Amino acid sequence: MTSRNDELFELSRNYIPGGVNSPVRAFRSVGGTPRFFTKGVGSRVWDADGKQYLDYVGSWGPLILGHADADVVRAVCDTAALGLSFGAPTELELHMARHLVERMPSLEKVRLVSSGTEATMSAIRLARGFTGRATLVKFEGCYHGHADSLLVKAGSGLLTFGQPSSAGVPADCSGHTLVLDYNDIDQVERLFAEKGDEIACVIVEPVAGNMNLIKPRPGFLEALRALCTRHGAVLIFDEVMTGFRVGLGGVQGLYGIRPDLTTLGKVIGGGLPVGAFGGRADIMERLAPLGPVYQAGTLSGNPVAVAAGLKTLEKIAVPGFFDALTARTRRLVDGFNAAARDAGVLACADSVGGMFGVYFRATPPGSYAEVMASDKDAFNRFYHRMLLEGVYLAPSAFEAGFVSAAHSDADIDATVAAAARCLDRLAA
Ligand code: KE4
Repeated sequence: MTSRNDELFELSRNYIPGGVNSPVRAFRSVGGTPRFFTKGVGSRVWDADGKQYLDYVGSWGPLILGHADADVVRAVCDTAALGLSFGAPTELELHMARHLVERMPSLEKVRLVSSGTEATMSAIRLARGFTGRATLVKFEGCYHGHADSLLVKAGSGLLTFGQPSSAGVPADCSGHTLVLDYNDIDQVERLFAEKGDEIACVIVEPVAGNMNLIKPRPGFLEALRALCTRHGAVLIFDEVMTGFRVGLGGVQGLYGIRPDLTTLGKVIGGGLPVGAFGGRADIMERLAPLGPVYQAGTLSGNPVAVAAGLKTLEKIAVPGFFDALTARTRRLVDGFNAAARDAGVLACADSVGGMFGVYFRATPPGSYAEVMASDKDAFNRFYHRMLLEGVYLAPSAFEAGFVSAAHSDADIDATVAAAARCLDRLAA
């Protein structure tokens, strides 16, 4: 019987490059046909063939409350009924800005945009305008969206395609971007010793999620902070994925490190398009209309999108929310690790807050090179077996996974049981 997913994918490719509106969705890394989803409720999604899955992608992180949260949907409908967009200030975006500033002490001022890419692109331009310098430092395997200067050995989609940089980016765009190895403090110290006074900013995923989940080594983030302070460079924490995902205060709250600028997205939109960048007031006030750094957006602060994000942020701010989410994610990871041990398969898992990584290697990776050395083929075989079991993971060995408040202990235990069956078959 022909799958409706196959039919839709075939049709989509007539109109959309690769049949998708974002490359990683195309299943090119894992092979096979992407699932066209028709409905999502709580921890579950349904594809065009009517098959149900436990969802651990959650739209790549935003859906921390699960799909179609009733309160979020109601906030969206009520707001939309009063007008979809004005291109003018609204009280709602003021409430969002205040909420972000109150939750993240490093955000003295914040500006809303419509995606994580816009947030990081704007933060980098702002850092360059503030310092008068051009050099941007990033880390291999980290992905910060698809602005030209960042598509230099990016992670995530590009890493999945195995293309270390993107065509169409002129050399003089990426020529100011230096790419170091994540977690390599010596490299950063050497670079700053050589070029410290040329560096406008360092942008980093403080917990990496775009080359699978990688935690910062002890001292790595602290070293970035100290070096940027010493040399007058702007430290940008890209918390588009980790902000309000690993904890209410993001990674900066977990580690007690104050970046100069922070970029946000995903959870703060609750599934609708919202991004943000913010930080030190003396830097943010260089932005137009106050200062010379230009940045703009037709739908920036869109009230309907902000309504989804604000309701989400309000609901996750309740006491115990992140303790429960972290514990449930840990239950999944511990269950997977036990199943891999029992099956005798070289695989493991790890987590931070509500995000997790699954690795086909003996121990969690601490670098891009270690991720790249993991058994991608084993992951891909595991991936398709989990799909058959009704579990939807990110379609790439180089992506993190996400648990929502809608995932019950029974969902987690059913996922672990499915993983155990899949790992047993891998071992056979
Ligand atoms: P968006 O422009 O996709 O909203 O955000 C870009 C971005 C910036 N910074 C970080 C740390 C990110 O993780 C992202 C986007 N993440 C990917 C998932 N690996 C989005 C999925 C996709 O590209 O389709």
